[in-house]
Amino acid sequence: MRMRLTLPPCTARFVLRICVPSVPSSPTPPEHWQSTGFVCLEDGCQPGPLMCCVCKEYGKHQGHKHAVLEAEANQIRASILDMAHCIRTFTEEVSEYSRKLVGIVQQIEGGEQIVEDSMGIAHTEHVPGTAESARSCVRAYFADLHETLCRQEEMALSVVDAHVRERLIWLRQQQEDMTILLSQVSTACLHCEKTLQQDDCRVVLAKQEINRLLETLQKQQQQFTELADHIQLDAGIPVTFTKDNRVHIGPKMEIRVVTLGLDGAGKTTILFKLKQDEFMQPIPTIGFNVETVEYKNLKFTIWDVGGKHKLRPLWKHYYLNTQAVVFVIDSCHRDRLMESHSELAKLLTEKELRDALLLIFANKQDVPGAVSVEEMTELLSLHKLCCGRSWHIQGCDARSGMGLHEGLDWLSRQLVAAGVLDVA
Ligand code: G3D
Ligand code: MG
Repeated sequence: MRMRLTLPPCTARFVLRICVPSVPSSPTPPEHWQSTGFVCLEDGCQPGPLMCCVCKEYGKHQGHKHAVLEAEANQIRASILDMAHCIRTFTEEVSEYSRKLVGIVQQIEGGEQIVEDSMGIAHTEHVPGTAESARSCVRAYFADLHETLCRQEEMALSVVDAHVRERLIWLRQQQEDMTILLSQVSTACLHCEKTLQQDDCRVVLAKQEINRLLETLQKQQQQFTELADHIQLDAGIPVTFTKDNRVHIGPKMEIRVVTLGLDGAGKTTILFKLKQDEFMQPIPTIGFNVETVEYKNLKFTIWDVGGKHKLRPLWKHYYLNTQAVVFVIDSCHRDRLMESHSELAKLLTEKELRDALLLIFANKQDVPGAVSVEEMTELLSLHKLCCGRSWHIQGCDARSGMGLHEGLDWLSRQLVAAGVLDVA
């Protein structure tokens, strides 16, 4: 395959500015140059160094250092030859650089090349330059992003549609129930009115039936009042978005959080504190505790998984769909810090937790001598370990609750992309 590149006109030119001295014109030797035998070497005589014996110029150079003309000329010739060699090398270097410039411009801009096919027929083919490749790369990135956004939009809309569908079904069911109730009430009213107009004997005979009817009506009214107290008739559809563009409908956004850490770090105490806001004597967690904790506009489903050595292989069963990991470390147990470090390092390699947020609670800060947040960050090399993911370390004391809400606040800021929007 023969290849010839045709360059498009150069758009960007790099100008190498070099000062080249102007070439001097050759001096004319004096008329009596044939009689010159020596050359004066004195600096002051350099404009006219030739020493002519005939015209007594020799006297002008009396006492000056001099050299034989032929030897001096030969020396100058040698240095000119040396210089010519240098100039040739310099020229080659400049030419090579120019060729490279042409090549780079060509590679950036691309062009046409002539190729021969299997039949030997030549035709031109477009060769994309790096500029075009960079543009294609940007286009591909945004096309991918666009596709992801479209998919996420579809999913979010289907969540809204499902919510609206279910809500409308429920509302229509309610409408039907109310229609039936209204007709039952009006039938009862009619019956009462009819009884009122009847003679005394019939009224007395209808007493039991009327009492039953009134009792039923009272029960229905009571049920209705209870229902009306519990149900808020509101057309609003509160929509919340997570940072990964998922949509949540309802006043609270549900988040799946798994709490991990070594045994005794304080996971259960944290969960109890968040849940009941009161300290309870925790018993060692054998399997798991699961609780729902509501905080601001978030509803956390927190799985507190036992941290004893034998239970750790079970942790992975709780990873699926986990949006955040809360890793609890006992800050006053310095000799177990490296064990925590290695468990955390293992967690961070889990594929299912790749996108999960990581909140590290440096617990038991109330204990004198506890490792501070700064020291813990340093000792566990957290910046290196958690590089490339959303993470935060929060000092806390699970017994008093100090620092726990700050940690949840961080999670909420990371998860919620936009505030709760009310679609009226
Ligand atoms: P775990 O669920 O991670 O295994 P626990 O840990 O919640 O069971 O807590 C283990 C012990 O640490 C408990 O003490 C608990 O009271 C204590 N603890 C938890 N958090 C704190 C804290 O912030 N400060 C202090 N001082 N102690 C804490 P016991 O004595 O029951 O083992
Ligand atoms: Mg526990």
